[in-house]
Amino acid sequence: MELLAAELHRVQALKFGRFTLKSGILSPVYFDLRVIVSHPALLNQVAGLLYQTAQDAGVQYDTVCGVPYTALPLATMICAVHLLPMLIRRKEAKDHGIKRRVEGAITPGETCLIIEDVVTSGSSVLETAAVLRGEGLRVADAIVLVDREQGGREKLAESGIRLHAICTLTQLMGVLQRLGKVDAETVENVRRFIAENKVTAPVQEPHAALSYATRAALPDTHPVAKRLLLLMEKKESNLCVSADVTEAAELLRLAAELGPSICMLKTHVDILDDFTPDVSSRLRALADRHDFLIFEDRKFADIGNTVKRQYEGGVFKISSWADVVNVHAVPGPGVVQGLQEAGEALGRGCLVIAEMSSKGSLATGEYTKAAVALAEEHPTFVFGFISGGKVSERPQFLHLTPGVRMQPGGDPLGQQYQTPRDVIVNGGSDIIIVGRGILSSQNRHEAAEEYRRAGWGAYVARTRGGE
Ligand code: S5P
Repeated sequence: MELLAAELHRVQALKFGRFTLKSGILSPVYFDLRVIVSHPALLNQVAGLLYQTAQDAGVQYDTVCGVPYTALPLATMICAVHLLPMLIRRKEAKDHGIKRRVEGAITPGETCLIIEDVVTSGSSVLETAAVLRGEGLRVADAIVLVDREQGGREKLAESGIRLHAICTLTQLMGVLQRLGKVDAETVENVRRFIAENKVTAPVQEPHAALSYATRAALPDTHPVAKRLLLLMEKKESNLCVSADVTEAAELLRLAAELGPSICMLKTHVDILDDFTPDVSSRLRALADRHDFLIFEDRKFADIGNTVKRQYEGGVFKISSWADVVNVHAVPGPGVVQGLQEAGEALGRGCLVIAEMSSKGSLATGEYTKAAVALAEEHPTFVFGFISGGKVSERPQFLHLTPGVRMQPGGDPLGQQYQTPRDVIVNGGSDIIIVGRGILSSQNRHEAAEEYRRAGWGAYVARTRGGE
């Protein structure tokens, strides 16, 4: 431990002074473990200690994944020395070819051990865990060199991940002081910093800066939201296409053509001239093949008993094929409860309409607040909102915004448009819903890709600077 601390200090992998962390907090100590790749003996020593820490804790695992990028060489060395299969999580967007988030052979059900250099709030480990879990892997343990003792351990535990650290920041400071590498004042500064920034509750980060993957991994995220957030990360798409067409063949063609570009397809099944049950089963098959969710924009707005029957029965049997439906808040809780009785057991989810994009909408102010409260009271079925922007600070909730077009403006019947950037960056929404912006284009596939890139780019811009 003494040798390690002295070496880390010598190569300036930790520095003392005044540093602004990504979270905006001013810290008297800063770790930059990237430098250790230039010091192979130290790299080897850290990798050896990480492996030994896992052994000592009796951790069982099949594969190893380092949190990109600093922990990648560490994971590589562990795997090379101990002949363990490794996985690499891609962090950057990959423009060409298959969009793989994880490289290496994945066997769903196997357990992957996460390696990281420094844990602060735990967000980076959680993001990697969410991606691995999204691929069907189990993640139960993370091994780190330094635990900065700022709530990461507790935050990871909430997501079922045990943190094993070679040392804590406090231990490291103690050793450095004994070795005469730091003075008492620095030690005291760091001690005070840890005490003042110790977070035992989940770390409060601005909702907008949290990644989709991090939100997927939060303990109370609804299963439908979780699935959606993970497939959004995987496909790099926060685009929902509003497939407002009148012929079934055209609807199915759209689903097949645009499927790879979208996270969700929104339908108005009651505007189809030729609906048959076969259409919904073929749509379902396309959704499963291209990994998107189906959102039937039925806007239920009646008493519980009626909406339940409208949802399950009639010609459309919506509950049998749509992952997501939405409700107006106007009838009160019964509208959600009626749908929930039919939908929850089927693993379905629901959105509450908190705001509308149309001119003169009455869904504003107190109504919007009541709609948010309705959602919060039904977290096992409701996972978000239809709204013009963020209406709830709860990061488990998703915000979907219609009325989106590259050119702001409107239509003659009161629709009002915002741009993808307005909606995602300024409005803090999560998903753009685009209908005519894509449908009226000559090349719908190209147009969908253009909206996908704009929506995703806006999301990346919004989260940049978050952990
Ligand atoms: O407030 C709303 C809510 C919804 S769900 N405003 C909307 O426009 N919508 C729906 O989004 C609307 O029913 C339509 O299907 C889609 C917008 O289509 P676009 O062609 O104007 O993009």
